[in-house]
Amino acid sequence: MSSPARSKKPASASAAFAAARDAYAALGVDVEAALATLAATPISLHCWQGDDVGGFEKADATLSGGGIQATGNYPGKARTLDQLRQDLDLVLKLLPGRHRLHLHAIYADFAGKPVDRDAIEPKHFASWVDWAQDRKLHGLDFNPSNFSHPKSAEATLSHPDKAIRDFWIAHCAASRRIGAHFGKKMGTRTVTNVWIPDGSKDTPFDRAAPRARLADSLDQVFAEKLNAKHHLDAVESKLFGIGAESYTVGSHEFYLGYALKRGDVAYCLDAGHFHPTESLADKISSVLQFAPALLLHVSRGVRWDSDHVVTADDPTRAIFEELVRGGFLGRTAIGLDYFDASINRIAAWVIGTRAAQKSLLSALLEPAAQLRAAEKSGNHALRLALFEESRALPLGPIWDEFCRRHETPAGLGFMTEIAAYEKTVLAKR
Ligand code: RNT
Ligand code: ZN
Repeated sequence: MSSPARSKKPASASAAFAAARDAYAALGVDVEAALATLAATPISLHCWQGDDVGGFEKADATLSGGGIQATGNYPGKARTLDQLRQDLDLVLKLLPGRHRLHLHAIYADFAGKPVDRDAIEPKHFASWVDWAQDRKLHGLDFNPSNFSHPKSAEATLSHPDKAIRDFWIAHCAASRRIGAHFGKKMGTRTVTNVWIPDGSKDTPFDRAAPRARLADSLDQVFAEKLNAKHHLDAVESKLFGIGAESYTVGSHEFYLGYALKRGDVAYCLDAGHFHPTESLADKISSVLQFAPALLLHVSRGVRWDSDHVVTADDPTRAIFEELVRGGFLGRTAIGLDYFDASINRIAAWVIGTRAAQKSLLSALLEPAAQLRAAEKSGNHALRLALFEESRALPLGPIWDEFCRRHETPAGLGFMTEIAAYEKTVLAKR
């Protein structure tokens, strides 16, 4: 594909970058160190932005149930694995740095021989591993898909019927094996994240029994010991979903307790899964006091939707600030989780990922030493002044320079490429 923005790439850093670097240096910030950390921090892209969480188990598969919804009907949705990969190729090209992909089980490549979810195996994802290796991705992550299935209509791992629970236990256990296989093949640790939609629309009488069943099911899911070098388990909580407004079996307290009890399971915080007045950022340093690792689902909750395209808004920046300030980047896997079908899906992917990276960059560029010193000496006016001063520092030229070094369009250049692709590829689907 032609790359107009790339061919116009300036050969050296701009004067604006040099001035910006000096402005940060005046506050004691090492821009080069920030850029090195940013380059070394992969983001796990969510494969499901390209097809509205439908998957390819069968033709025209669509997301159903589970309290999540992709709204909108923008033309050009990926309808086959090949189309999804073609779209991802463009996304990767428009992102600076080396990234990961997290797959859902419903994105298996059955090559005409489908199996049910309890029988999926690494071989069903072989073409993804080939693709990821070919693209030199940083790694692959995985998610069992406990939704959009006849057996998930009421509940999954917490279902009162043992046969249904066993089906989902088998699915999640099979998913872990696939995750471990990815980790081994890719040479970096795969995170396999369990999220289930179990809950109820109206007030239940018995809140305890489903949770007891879920805990027991999880024990069975995690019974097989996998090599921790290649694989990390995670569990994801939620407050409520559409159609599950009154009760969610896998709540925050439930999974936090579960992950801490086990000690070898990471806890997943999804930015859209809490009450809007709660701060996800504030939870990070609490969780990591005790949990071995954290998985983030970077997302943007808007009222009752937990999955708007990520922007570099204050709550998102605050999340990354916490990771940097606490020295938590090494113990955190960063994944994206949103789906917007109302705008060009590739633009949604790219804008959201770049926003997450930009939020990380802005966190890495905080005048941390001066802020720490001001706080330590009790000079809270200076701390406030530094916060305000850093808001107005020139982030843009630093970001543009990062893009330039990674041969990725700076500024709005990526939108030109997406518009061209929409015309030549998406419009013809
Ligand atoms: C749902 C969870 C979950 C899903 C994806 C598709 O509320 O956030 O992570 O969005 O697994
Ligand atoms: Zn999530």
